[in-house]
Amino acid sequence: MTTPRFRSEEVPLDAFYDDLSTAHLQPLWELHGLITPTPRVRAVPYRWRADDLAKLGRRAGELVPVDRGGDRRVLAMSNPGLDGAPFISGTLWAAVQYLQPQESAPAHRHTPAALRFVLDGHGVYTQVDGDAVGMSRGDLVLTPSWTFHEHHNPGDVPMMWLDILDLPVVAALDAVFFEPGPAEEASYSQAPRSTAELRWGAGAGLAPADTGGLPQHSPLLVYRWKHTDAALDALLEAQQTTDVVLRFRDPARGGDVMPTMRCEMRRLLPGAVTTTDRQTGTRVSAVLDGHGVVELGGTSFDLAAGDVFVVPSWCTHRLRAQSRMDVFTTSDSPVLEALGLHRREQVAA
Ligand code: GTQ
Ligand code: FE2
Repeated sequence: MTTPRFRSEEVPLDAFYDDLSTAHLQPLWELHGLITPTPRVRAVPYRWRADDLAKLGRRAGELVPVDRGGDRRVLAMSNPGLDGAPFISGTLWAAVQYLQPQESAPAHRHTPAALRFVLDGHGVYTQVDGDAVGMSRGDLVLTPSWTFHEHHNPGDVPMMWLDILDLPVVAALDAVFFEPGPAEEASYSQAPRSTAELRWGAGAGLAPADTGGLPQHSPLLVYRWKHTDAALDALLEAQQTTDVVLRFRDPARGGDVMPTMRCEMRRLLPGAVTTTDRQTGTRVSAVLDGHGVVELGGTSFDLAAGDVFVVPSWCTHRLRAQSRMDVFTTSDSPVLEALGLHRREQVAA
């Protein structure tokens, strides 16, 4: 790539600009839009419909085999503001992954961290560093940075789920590494309870006295819908409000589930309307249940179960529930918080 050459009517300045370009230097006084009063965000608000994701996922399943080389049958959500980049925003990757009965996606690991959220179906298990984690509707499954993972569908129905990765963040930091894993045959017809779950998922507020060496992420690799659902109901009862938010936490340290991503689940009662807010960083949300409307900046999107939407950095966000609605959200907030860049405010509607 050549360095841009700026122009001037003044002959000596124009000659200087020519020499600057040759020396791969650029004059700040000719550069605009770098340090802006508020974030200039290329990603735009957008909603992917459940119907489209389901139909196109199924077609991928019919047309494209999963094997070495292909490895993952994944459709990446490409933000229309990002000029064809396969990212849902400048910082997050979001995709649906489809696995036919009796198919496996082979083991590998990479430095970008991933999480899976199951919007529908059951039967697949993901093996994380050898620990088999069954996946069912409403479950959140972690495959943290540099953990080996492989997906198996030993059942007799196809399954699709939502993947979210911090890939664009890790890529911006020039820290992407990848390694294939050992080839392995599916060894379970149905995943047993994961060791992570046996150690850390027994009950609220109960953790092993001997924590062992803790990884940099939550040692609990799966958050079961049964627990999330009950906790949402309990919080609604405790708060006597029409809108509650739970955060998925690392049971050993209380922090976010992984160093780069925060996960939350919101339950809105019919008719509930949230405050209008905006925050730095990307939010990716998925509707597990119910229907309503989300207002993102000046655009409204109707929402049904299985829809996925993106809230770009600093874009205003407000939800209206037309039935009881459960919304899962992942954000890159831990990154912004770690760097002192997290800002959040409520905006008058
Ligand atoms: O399941 O391993 O959506 O490696 C993107 C990259 C899923 C996975 C994605 C991946 C995976
Ligand atoms: Fe992967």
